[in-house]
Amino acid sequence: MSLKESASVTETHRDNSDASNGATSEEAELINIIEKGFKDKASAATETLLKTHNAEQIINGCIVPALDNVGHDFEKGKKFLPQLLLSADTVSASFSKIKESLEASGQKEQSKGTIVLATVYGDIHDIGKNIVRAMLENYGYTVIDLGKNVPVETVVKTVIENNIMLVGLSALMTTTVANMEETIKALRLELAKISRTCKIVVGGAVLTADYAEKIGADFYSKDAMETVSVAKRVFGK
Ligand code: B12
Repeated sequence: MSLKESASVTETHRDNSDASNGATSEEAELINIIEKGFKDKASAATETLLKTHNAEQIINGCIVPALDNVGHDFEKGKKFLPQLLLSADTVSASFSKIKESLEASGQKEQSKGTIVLATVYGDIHDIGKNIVRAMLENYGYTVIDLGKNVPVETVVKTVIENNIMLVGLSALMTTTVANMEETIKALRLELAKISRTCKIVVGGAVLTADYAEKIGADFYSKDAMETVSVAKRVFGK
């Protein structure tokens, strides 16, 4: 299956015309707030949900389906870039509350290992990567977050300088997965020159396990929790 095909399969799979279908009224409230981009109301609605839901339930049950719907409306020409931006800002407000609660619940222990995260060059989507970062940190890993739109050389340099064993790369667009492949190739090549290796885990809505294998990644994670499992395998703890 070509990447274009796999991307459209993912989109179809994620297409859910009513993201609040089967949701409780509190969940439906946050979904509606994100879809409409009511940034000011996001923190309070998230705080209410945090009384009965954990971070993962809010992320997978409200944030991801709401953004999927927004993306679908954008694709169909029913929503435009400013609305997409408003929804993304609303998610950031909601996610700060979730992060606060994760930080409050996480035990301070010795780091289990250091992971480099980056959204690949050309891609400015970072909501998913930030969720992955928060989960990894919550499970005791140290994260060097290089941000979004990260040049290949920056990833390679950081991995070499910090003796990194696990790198996580994110790409959200069919056009930027090519840069993910470039980054993987450069990492393999430059590390081989100094007789070193590292494991690479990739994620992002357009990716599939098959495609991840094709571009030379060691692991594919469909969400943040799977990334934690990958880290456990790589670091053995
Ligand atoms: C929000 C959003 C934006 C925001 C991004 C804000 C931000 N700070 O991230 C803004 C408005 C800036 C934006 C801009 C654009 N966007 Co946009 N955007 C979206 C939208 C609606 C949601 C993405 C999202 O955050 N999803 C929620 C998160 C939680 O999901 P996720 O990223 O997949 O992450 C999870 C997993 O994939 C995984 N994961 C993610 N990263 C990683 C990393 C690792 C290491 C691992 C292991 C796992 C992992 O774990 C995460 C948590 O569970 C999507 C539609 C969609 N349904 O995906 C379109 C979408 C990605 N955008 C799209 C487009 C076209 C654009 C623009 C080009 C629009 C334009 N004309 O300018 C620009 C791109 C500019 C650029 N150069 O990057 C298209 C891409 C089409 C394609 N197939 O290539 C989409 C699919 C919309 C659509 N249906 O047309 N966008």
